Amino acid sequence: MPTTQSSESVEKLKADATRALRAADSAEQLEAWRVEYLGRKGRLTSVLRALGSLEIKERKAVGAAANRLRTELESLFDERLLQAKSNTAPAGSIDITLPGRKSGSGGLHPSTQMIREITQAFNEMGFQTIEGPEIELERYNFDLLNIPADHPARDQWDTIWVDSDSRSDVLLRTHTSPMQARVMENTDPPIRVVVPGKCYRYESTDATHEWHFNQVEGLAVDEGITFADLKGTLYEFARRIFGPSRKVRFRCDYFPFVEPGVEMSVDWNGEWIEILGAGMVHPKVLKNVGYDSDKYTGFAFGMGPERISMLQNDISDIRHFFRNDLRFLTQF
Ligand code: FA5
Repeated sequence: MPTTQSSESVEKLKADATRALRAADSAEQLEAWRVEYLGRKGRLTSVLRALGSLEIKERKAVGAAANRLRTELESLFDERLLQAKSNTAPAGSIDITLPGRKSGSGGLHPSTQMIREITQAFNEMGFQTIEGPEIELERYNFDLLNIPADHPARDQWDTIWVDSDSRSDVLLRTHTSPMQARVMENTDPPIRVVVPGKCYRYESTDATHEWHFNQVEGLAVDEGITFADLKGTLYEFARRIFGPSRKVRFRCDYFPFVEPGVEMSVDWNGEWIEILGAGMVHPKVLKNVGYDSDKYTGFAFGMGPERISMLQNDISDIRHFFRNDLRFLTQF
């Protein structure tokens, strides 16, 4: 039980301080309270300063009580300050006469917008949009597409393999072409599909190469499909995306799953820019999925929507697409 003059004053101090703290409810009042009780010249500091004049026994008891009180008051003060900040908006901080502001709304990623534009162009030509797995099996990404394990063409697709204890044939698809095999395996002709989706390659990046990017695959298989159908479809696609006067060029290219193979470029300010690879589906691929290659023929193509968006929107570096910089993304 406190009996001395000084320890009574710690008790009184506690009572005064807690009562005053309860009454203070603005940041200004709380600051005034802090100065009065906990400040350098405050009442608690005075008690602590006066300890030197006390008997040793009393000094210990009063010192301990005063330090306990300091800790207690400091934490009560922090609590009240938090409460005051959340309860009271400082006078004048809300002007209810200000006009309302529109809240920001999200938008579609530029790659998604481009993919939709491309797939819509093909949808209108009778192609159906489907999607497939990004984690693929070697069988679909390579083997069924006429790219056996020892084929040098595998080097064209620097592959990211998925580590697995149980199997060694799992990879991140390097292109959307595995969906050619998946669709044909499960569907009888006629087939007309486009397949948008993410691809991954173990390659260094530069202004026109990303290690992950989108592709849109196309596949048409039926009786009597010819190279003229391939050219007509892709010309029509270019007309819809780039306008009627854009020049388009086809040149020979090599892909193991088509024969003949081509690349298509568009004229961009006097320069030919390659936008896709294409060709007539290789008879071996048709046979691999169980089709009669004497009866059916088809064409396939694969294009990069980011590359096409770069042309359309004058974007100088493909890496902008995946940096998540709102200054870039909100321009679309
Ligand atoms: C292929 O991936 C073939 N599967 C395309 C194909 C499909 C050919 C069907 C024949 C029949 P290629 O690696 O060239 O081909 O890629 C096709 C398109 O994807 C390119 O024209 C380009 O637009 C885009 N592309 C390829 N690599 C990258 C990359 N690293 N970064 C961004 N876009 C890329």
